[in-house]
Amino acid sequence: MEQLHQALSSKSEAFIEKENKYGAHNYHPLPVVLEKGEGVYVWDVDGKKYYDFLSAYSAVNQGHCHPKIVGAMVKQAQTLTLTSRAFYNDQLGPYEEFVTEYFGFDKVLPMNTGAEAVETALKICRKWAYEVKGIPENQAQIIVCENNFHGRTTTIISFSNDENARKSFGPFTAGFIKIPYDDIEALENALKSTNNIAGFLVEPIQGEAGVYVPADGYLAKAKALCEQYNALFIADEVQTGIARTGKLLAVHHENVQPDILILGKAISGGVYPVSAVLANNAVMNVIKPGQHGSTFGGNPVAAAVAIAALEVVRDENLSQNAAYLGVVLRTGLNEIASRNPLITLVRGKGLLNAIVINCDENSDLAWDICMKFSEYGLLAKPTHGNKIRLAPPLVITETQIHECLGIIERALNDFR
Ligand code: IF1
Repeated sequence: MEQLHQALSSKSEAFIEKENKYGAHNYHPLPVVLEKGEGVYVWDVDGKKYYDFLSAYSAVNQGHCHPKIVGAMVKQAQTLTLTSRAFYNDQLGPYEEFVTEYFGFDKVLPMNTGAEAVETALKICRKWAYEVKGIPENQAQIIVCENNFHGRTTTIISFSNDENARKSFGPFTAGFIKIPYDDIEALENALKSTNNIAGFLVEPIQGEAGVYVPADGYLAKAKALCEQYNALFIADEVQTGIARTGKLLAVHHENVQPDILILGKAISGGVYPVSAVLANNAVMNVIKPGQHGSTFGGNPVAAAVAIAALEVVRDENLSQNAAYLGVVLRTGLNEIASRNPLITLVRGKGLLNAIVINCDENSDLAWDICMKFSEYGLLAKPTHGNKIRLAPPLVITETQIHECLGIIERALNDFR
């Protein structure tokens, strides 16, 4: 690959070699080997410090190794880690009460990863469609959007249109109708095309597609249409949720309460795999004993960690910070763009942002720019070739944002 390579220390090289040799090659990481994190910073094995502008794909909204979250994990890990759901435990009930009140739903179904939570939501939606809405068995259709990203399971990639994510993994799961994102007319046409629509699964902002923010009003109109056609509005807030976009949920920007809410990533502050599906009784009660579950879902460590992580979001006003600093960041990026034609577009909401680089999707330029960012002490990763996601932990300060804007401009100027 014709990509820019920075001189690597022999220590870093040794770790990278091991991953190359012994690990499946399902990723193409930036050549940086990290060993420590604290707040907005991470350090590599040579002691070099970086701003983390990926935040583990928005899992580390509360900052790396938040002491309150890590403390809750350590305490619970020393007491009771796993019981399975064959028995009750003293952490799960209090967590379920806490998380349902926090997001305003009757019930939660706890899982571990984002993809599992999406699968769970799809299963609940289909079951509701057959048992409550009355769709004939095996006829339920779920509407999804083009260029979606919802995870890596076989069912989820069945309705992806990323050929790289799909190729040679078939046969696929049937029952999905794909429509263009941010196209309310297409949604209405799909909803009225058949009586068998069970629900509409949507990302409030498409992350993997390069932080694509839909038009104002799209989500509210989509929710209203779902109500009109008696279909469930399912929001995948795995990446956009938990204060990232400047509100607790991205759907809150349009005062929408989804019928099914999918959460992952930052619900644990990135210290432990925790995911959740929330819904009201009319929907969630379709699930009966034995019909769905997970060995680790709802384990005591996950429950303790998630409460602490959500308390941090509230106590440290992370939604407000993300909203305010998002404006500061985008203003600064637009100023840089006015001086440097390498940036063709700045977009995002709160602290979920991307810049579009003036090159085509097959160019290595965005990668090379990220290598420069890294050299100057900021970590970010290109997505879809020519876009760079900029999503620091939400505990970042205004002074730090300005310092990062300086790094970004300095790096971009090296490419003029
Ligand atoms: C990878 C992207 C981010 C997600 C939404 C469900 C999941 C994700 C909206 C599944 C996961 C991750 C997975 C990660 C890359 C990453 C990603 F670039 F692919 F889109 F965040 F931007 N719904 N997104 O974004 O959650 O099962 O991974 O816990 O390496 O695949 P998971």
